[in-house]
Amino acid sequence: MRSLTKQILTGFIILTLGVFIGVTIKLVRAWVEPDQLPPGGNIAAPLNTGSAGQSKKGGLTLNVGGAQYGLIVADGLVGIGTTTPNEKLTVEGNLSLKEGDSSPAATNGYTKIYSKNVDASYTKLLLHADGSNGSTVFGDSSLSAHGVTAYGNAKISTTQSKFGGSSAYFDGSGDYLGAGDSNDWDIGSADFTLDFWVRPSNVGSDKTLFAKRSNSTSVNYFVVYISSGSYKFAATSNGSSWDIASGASMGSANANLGPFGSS
Ligand SMILES: [Ca+2]
Ligand SMILES: [Ca+2]
Repeated sequence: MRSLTKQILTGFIILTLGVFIGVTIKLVRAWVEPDQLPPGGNIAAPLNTGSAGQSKKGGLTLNVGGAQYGLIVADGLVGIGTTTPNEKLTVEGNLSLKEGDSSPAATNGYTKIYSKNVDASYTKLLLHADGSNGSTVFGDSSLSAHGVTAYGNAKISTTQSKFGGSSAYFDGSGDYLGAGDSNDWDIGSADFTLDFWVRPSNVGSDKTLFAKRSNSTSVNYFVVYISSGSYKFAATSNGSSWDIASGASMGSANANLGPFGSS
């Protein structure tokens, strides 16, 4: 009987030692999170409070409980479509904003970005004048995609630009861009907008900025021009006299300064 007890005790000690050695070996190895979902519908390893970064192959949906703050990034930079953001928020790709019900009220110290839906079909000509320095290729980015031809010495210049790193340069003598006739140029009686930035070298002599005109008459259908230091507008309904508007002032023009906009 004593001999049997001794045998059982010896066996237990060996078993304990085995378990102990096994546990010790497991403890000294670095813990590696599983890369497979647990079986039986169990929940995968959660995000934890450790300082090491964590990544997850699947998507992540937050705040299904409706907490006041859905996501706080306390520090660092956030990237979407990039792993090397260089601003507080860097988006590599397009940003789609749904139009709000109304313009948001200003918050002191913050600039607000909000969307205003514009029907692109209303834009009939859109000249970004973007391209390489000296290029004479001007594309129309509106849905109409009008063919645009550079005349004289009109060209792309990277010396000055407001958007996109380049603009259209005209030396003041015989340079212009032209597009063929189209129903798009019939403004009609509804509201319309002509909008562009211009940087005139001088505002003393008359200079046409934008016009619809016939090849056979000096009276344009409409024209926006600089004259004696002002932006002006003229329009005709009959092609022979400025019966709609004749040099209506649209504000003072300053050399080398923009912007110009009219509506
Ligand atoms: Ca441009
Ligand atoms: Ca010229």
